[in-house]
Amino acid sequence: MKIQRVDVRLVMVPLKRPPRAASGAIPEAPFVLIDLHTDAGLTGRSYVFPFTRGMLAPTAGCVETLAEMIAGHRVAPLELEATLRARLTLLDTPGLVGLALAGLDMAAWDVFAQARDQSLAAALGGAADPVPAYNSCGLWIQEPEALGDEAEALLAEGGFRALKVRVGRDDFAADLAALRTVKERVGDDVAVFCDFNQSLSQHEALLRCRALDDEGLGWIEEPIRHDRYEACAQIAAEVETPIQIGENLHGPLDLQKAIAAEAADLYMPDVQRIGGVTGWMRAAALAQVHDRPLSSHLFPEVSAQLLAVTPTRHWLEYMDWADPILAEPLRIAEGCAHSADGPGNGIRWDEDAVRRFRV
Ligand code: SMN
Ligand code: MG
Repeated sequence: MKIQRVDVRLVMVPLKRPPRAASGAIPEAPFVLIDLHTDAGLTGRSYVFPFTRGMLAPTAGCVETLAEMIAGHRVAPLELEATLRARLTLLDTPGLVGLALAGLDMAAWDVFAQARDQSLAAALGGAADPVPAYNSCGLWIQEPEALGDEAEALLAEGGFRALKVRVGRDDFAADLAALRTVKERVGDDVAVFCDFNQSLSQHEALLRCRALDDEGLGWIEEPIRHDRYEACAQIAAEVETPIQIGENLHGPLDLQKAIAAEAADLYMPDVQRIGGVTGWMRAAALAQVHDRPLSSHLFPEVSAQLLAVTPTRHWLEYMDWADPILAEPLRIAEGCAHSADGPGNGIRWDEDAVRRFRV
């Protein structure tokens, strides 16, 4: 089976609860849709998320340029990854080029699994069993009083037993009010995480995170800039609540460096930054040998299949952002993500919706 052609389409998808984090807002979700067509008549699909509308076209350009480098190659995802990395050695692959590489890698693994009539998880040697998920589709930076009702609504969307609250307001008292409002409403049986989105100075992070130790949180995410591993390590050492980082790791080597620096207790790679399915599996191997729990970031459809084959799997971050363009959105029941039964990664487009949201 060989790659015949790669089609790239751009969409802007409206969001039910538009994200407002301490370090930026996302009014609508921009997605680059990738269709990797093969000479066997099968099509591999994936999407990448370049965060802003303005980055759609440059990201699509990267995908198209990389796709030209692998046109006509056989669909052997590890070979494709090696070919692309070799061709990109002088440029290197963080940033949009990395997103493009990961998107093509995910699409290649999708069609690889379809050709074997297996789910992605099965093609990787496991099974697409349900994985525990937290509902991350809300609790953005807003008036603390509004968060109780929203937390309850989020739990009800799929029998969820875990939520994440965004923090990092100028006024820490307002962050505390937000967390306490949610904790009081959902009770002790629901895990509550919080995410500072890299917004604090080292000094402020130490003060705030120590103060949060009494709040019963499951983790504190990205208190400071993601790649200051030594500084992250100081926070992780001084704070009892587990520190979570990882959505900004660019490839498995970043995870290795973070683990070596003891930067965090928990890690949550993002499949489009860690290097697609190939990068994820290498990160999962590192997490296993170093005994570090691994959660996911965004991309719940592919991540659910990957967590199902991750030995130290922890939590799936559930986001419904791509649901409006998917023929069969990821199913959530009893707080777990249930991957589609069919072959591949489960991503198929609702073509009418794609037409509607296309830019
Ligand atoms: C996040 C993700 C995407 C956009 C804004 C914020 C956040 C998370 O860091 O972990 O969900
Ligand atoms: Mg985060």
